[in-house]
Amino acid sequence: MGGYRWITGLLLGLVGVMMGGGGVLAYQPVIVPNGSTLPYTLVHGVKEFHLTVEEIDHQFAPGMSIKAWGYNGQTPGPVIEAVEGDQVRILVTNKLKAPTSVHWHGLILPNGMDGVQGLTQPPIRPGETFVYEFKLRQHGTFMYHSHGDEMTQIGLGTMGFFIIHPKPTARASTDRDFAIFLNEWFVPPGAFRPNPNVMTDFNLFTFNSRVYPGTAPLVVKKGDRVRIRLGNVGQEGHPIHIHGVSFRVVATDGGDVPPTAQFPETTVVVYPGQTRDIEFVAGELGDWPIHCHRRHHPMNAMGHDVPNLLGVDQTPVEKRMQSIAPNYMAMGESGMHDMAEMAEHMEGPENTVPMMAGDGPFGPIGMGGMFTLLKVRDELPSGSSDPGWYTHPVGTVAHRSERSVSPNADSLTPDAPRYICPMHDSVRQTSPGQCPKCGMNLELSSESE
Ligand SMILES: [Cu+2]
Repeated sequence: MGGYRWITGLLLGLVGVMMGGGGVLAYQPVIVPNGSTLPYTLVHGVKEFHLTVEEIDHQFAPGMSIKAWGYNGQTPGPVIEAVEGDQVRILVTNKLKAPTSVHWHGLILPNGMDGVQGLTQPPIRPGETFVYEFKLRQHGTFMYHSHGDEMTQIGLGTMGFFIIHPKPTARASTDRDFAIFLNEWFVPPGAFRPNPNVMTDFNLFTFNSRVYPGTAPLVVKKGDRVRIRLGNVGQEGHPIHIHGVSFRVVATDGGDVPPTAQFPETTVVVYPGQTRDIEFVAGELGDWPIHCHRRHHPMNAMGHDVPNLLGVDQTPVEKRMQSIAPNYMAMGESGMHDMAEMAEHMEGPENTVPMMAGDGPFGPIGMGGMFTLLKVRDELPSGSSDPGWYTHPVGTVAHRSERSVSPNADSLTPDAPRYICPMHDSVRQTSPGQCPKCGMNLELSSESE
């Protein structure tokens, strides 16, 4: 589904370009992982777009869906893409049961087109269609979103990108241009309706309204100049970090950052009401994480209100619990890693995703939420959005060493049973494998016997 929508978005983007530029590519279309681009029709020189705001069924990741509010069946809504100097007309049809309006965030336009219900226009009542029309005087990454009862309407997903490409030569071109909307939600475990009244205690964190492992990767060719546009109209700031590259913030929703004011970064904080365009050259092959660096944000729900059991020996409790529930396993004594290993064996409540998930080529990745991958390759597969896992050149992967940092290294005999079940201390063996009691992978212990 994700890949399909991505390709659809790309194709629609290209169609738009064909329509707007008379067969000439006027700009590099933006790629929207897990999203799409809004098609338009050219009516007497005006680019005409149509948005319908409505309640939708939206999937965060396989196994979890919600009732969201979005545009044209999606949250974030499809990307509006146009060129500086264009005259645009946007028809907005309200299929919600509440009044709404659409604000064009960051755009310089006539006050009456600003989309603030009650202030600059009457509310768009249920069933009504309003028309907005203005000339695009800027270029950059902007947004559109509900204005009025924002807590509910934006909180349930009524937001999208409004991307204006510069006239040719106004800005350096890129080889790949991506757009990712940031957001956070609170969905009680097992529920289908997010609770928009929550102010601070969110439990799901999304890239384009998807959580890992439901997020599509960003696939680029080595040497590509890559732009990633990040937008946020949520409740929290998100420090977005990318492994394996050094980037610069080249623009905000206020305009281009002059080259003399740009500095290198590996993390950019995007606060509510901001967009940030970052650019870099993809210099190193591999699978590189892109994630929010707030440590609860690349995780899914279930970490909520869990008692802190770090360092607590739960063996007696576990034994007593197993007399009632034979499969009971105590967790948390040494962190939540067990959750990642057990994700596939354990069944959570209906309509939830595991706290940490994703199987990598070397085992569980143990991430969720705001996490995806930048996949840099020499050659890109044709007809597919995901080239699969990176194949590392021989000798370039961190591996187990026979050396030990223990001062008593000599006492670490080769035959010592160093593979131990993290859940069952009594299960020890000399070679890797699974625990016969719970099926978890045995972990190499550095302790000496
Ligand atoms: Cu975050």
